[in-house]
Amino acid sequence: MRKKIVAGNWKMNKNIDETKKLIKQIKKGVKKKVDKDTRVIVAPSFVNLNTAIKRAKKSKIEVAAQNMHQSKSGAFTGEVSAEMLTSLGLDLVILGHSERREYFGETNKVLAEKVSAALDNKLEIIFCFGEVLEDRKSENHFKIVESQLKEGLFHLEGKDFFNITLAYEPVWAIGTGETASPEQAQEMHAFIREVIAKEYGDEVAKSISILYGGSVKPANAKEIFSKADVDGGLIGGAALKADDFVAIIKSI
Ligand code: G2H
Repeated sequence: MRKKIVAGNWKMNKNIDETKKLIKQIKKGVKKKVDKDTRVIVAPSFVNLNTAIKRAKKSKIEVAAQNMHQSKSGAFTGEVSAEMLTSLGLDLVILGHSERREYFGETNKVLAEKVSAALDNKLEIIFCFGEVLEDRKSENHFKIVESQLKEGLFHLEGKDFFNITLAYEPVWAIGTGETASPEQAQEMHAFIREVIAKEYGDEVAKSISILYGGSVKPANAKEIFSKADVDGGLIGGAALKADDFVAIIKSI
């Protein structure tokens, strides 16, 4: 179901003590004045997931992993399977983040496999995608986003989309301080919904949450979130400080 969502992608930040502290602060911050229907998600590193799950218990905060491997098990040194995540009591995973695509060679094809493996294990997915600067400059951004969606997700059935949240993250706006304008975000989010509608129909398109990610901060969150097709945000840098993250959650 389409929901308001604010998710914090902690990337490779926060040790175990810092994880405990940040969860505690966010918990306190979201106790008041946060719409009960708004979902609040944090994605710490693998090693801190267990701690985060325990600390977030009986609170509004849900915990997600930042990645997983597509195979069930085997000789994949350093990797983590979907089943390992669910065995922790986790039910959410981020897939396709641009840093995974760029630094770890994750292609649309690999991501399609990860998506299937996650769904087979009943994990809900936050699926990230977005164009790089050259694509935008050459006005290929719609084409690129469409192919990321098609190649990463269109092997699925319509019902699978009820377990998927999309996160549009223009790569040129990630951690750069540069944000897509609220109009640029809205334009792309509307396009994304249209692409989904063409393939899977209006019901699926209308019910999917589409988050914006890329240098969202307290100062720009409200305007971005006010756009009709923006259902929330995937927050990086600003999710590492409880005050900023909570302020962003309250802007929705
Ligand atoms: C995009 C975002 C979180 P930041 O990567 O996924 O990070 O808000 O730091 O641009």
